[in-house]
Amino acid sequence: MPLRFLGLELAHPIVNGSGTYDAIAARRAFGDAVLERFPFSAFVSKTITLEPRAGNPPPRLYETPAGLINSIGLPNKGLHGYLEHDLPELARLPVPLITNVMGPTADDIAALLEAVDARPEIAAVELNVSCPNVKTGLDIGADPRELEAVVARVRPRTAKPLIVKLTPNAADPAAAAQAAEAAGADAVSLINTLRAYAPHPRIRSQPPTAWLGGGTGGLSGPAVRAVALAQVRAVAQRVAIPIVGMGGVQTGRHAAQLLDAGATLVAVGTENFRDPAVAGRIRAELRDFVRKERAERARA
Ligand code: RRO
Repeated sequence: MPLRFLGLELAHPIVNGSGTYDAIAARRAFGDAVLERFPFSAFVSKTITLEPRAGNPPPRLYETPAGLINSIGLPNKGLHGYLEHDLPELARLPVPLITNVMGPTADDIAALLEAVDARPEIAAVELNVSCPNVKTGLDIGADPRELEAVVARVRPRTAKPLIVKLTPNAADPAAAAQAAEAAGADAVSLINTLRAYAPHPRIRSQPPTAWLGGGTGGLSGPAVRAVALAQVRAVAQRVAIPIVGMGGVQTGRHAAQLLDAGATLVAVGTENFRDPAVAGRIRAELRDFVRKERAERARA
């Protein structure tokens, strides 16, 4: 199922969700077999910021009946650590590299895009807009007007394709997608995690005691699949740029449903934690599913 996406030739439509697959650790653990049978058609890095960050105090994860709440808090080596230590390793992957960046101000984001633009190993940039604005405290991506202003300011800083990773924690994600498109985004990706809270399972108190060290977190996994389908469908009706759809994908059928809703690519996220090789199975199921449907249509 080869396809073109933002000028890139991809072998199939399955990629990873940012921060859900550590390709460097996978290669260390499983050796070059990971490169030979790499499960994704493009690789999306974990989000990087301008300066290094330690991330949130533990606990960082909480399992719910049908999903996972994370409060990782963006631990990363910072731009220079990423370029020096991670990029040489990620450049050895057999697929195009998409670097995910985030910043609390347009200036931070502009600096990140400029640095990324200078590196030929990077095929495209994904801008994570689930970041609180330093002045307002609101996520940059939650307000279409602010999102449009920020994307318009940073867009000229890179000639590489720019994907805006939308937040689902917005009144109207389709309006945010339209704003990103108007400001020059080449694609949008969605959904990021839904804001969620896990009370401490043993300590009942007033005010309530949070389980997660970061207080609140983001919910992902099967629990959010129907939300992802609704948001991808709504966004597809409002923008002409391609969509990377994700949220609770566990099977080829789930991937097909996101493609039907209007996505061009489908990202596998939380399921990678259960089985780092799962994307290979999802891709094979999707291929069989599409073939079977074509054959049935040809017979009809
Ligand atoms: O690092 C995180 O806690 C995190 C990020 Br940056 C994000 O975009 N989405 C998420 O669920 N967790």
